[in-house]
Amino acid sequence: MRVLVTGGAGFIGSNFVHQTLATRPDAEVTVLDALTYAGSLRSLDGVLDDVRFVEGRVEDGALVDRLVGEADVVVHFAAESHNDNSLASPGPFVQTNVVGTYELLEAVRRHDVRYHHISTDEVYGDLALDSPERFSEATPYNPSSPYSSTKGASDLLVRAWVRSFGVEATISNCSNNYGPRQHVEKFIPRQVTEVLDGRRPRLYGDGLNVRDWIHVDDHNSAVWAIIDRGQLGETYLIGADGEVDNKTVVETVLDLMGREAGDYDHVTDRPGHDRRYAIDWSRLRDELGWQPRYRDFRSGLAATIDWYRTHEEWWRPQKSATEARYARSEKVL
Ligand code: NAD
Ligand code: TDX
Repeated sequence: MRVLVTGGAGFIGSNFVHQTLATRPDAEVTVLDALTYAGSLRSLDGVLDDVRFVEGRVEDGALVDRLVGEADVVVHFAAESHNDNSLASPGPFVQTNVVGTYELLEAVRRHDVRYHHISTDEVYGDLALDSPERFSEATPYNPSSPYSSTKGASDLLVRAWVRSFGVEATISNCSNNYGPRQHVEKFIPRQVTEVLDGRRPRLYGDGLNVRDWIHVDDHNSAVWAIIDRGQLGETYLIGADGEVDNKTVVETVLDLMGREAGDYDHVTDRPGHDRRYAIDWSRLRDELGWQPRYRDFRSGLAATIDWYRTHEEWWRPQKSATEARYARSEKVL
């Protein structure tokens, strides 16, 4: 099977490439990635000789048309992915997330190629802390940020291309991922590398916001279950019952790294900060028989901390520019 992976030098996409090469001997992988600030060939260390790497943008219609024409399935991870960046500068999110998805859909339509679209639970907006509700495939779209609205727009393009043109596509909306090779701008890697540098973690606002954590390998095994066995035209939510508030995540990181539980700062809250995400993934379980393998967040987090401890050469080049960006808007409360 010839697999075109967009965004395969980013966090989830690179882990997808590693997992695919390790578990699917029939896969021939091409990666299309623009190597933005968020992409790194180092994330493909150990597998670069086993994939075809193409540096380019998903909005480049001619390039996308050629690569899609040479594939049996397209898995579209490439995106501008960070909410804070989308608040500072939304333009690149519209370009990459909306226009890029449009170009891929037109190419899979022309070449009749199977397409899987990677999206986020953030398209559904947020839930109250005290509500028993979780997101399901039937939850109406209600995105809060430029990031989540451009992801929502891209999902709606996919749905329209399925209905109007018969494109063979599936969509997955996953909760917050953690694991190796995640950029240091994101919550967990930021706090872990701050502690490794002898500084204090930063909690936005009151720190009570809840995210539903899933290990990146579980996200990617679910993506393969959907490609293999999912119903065409359908959406599947991916989660692993991992609801934890941000304050607890920071306290667990501090504990696992041998620091005092209260050794962190509260800083300026994110504008429009979503309060809680929670995923009902029963469709994935009941229809496709998928189950997560990482059930214990604390031990998954400990393994992730170890990865950052032993891969400083991977994250160090991004660290000071990332913290300089945060320093422009962040104040200790
Ligand atoms: P990331 O920012 O780590 O990686 C994105 C990759 O896409 C990078 O390698 C970057 O170079 C590449 N890229 C960016 N713009 C591009 C363009 N115009 N053309 C080609 N390549 C481009 O992101 P991630 O966290 O790995 O997220 C991957 C996907 O998963 C995204 O679609 C995101 O919306 C989705 N998602 C992420 C999470 C999460 O917790 N990180 C959860 C649910 C869904
Ligand atoms: O320093 C921080 N302090 C803090 O309290 C940072 C960077 C974040 N936070 C909070 C904000 C969120 O409540 O932690 C939580 C997680 O933040 P992010 O890592 O920025 O993730 P989030 O905004 O939840 O979005 C992530 O999950 C869904 C990914 O970045 C998205 O790509 C994905 O779609």
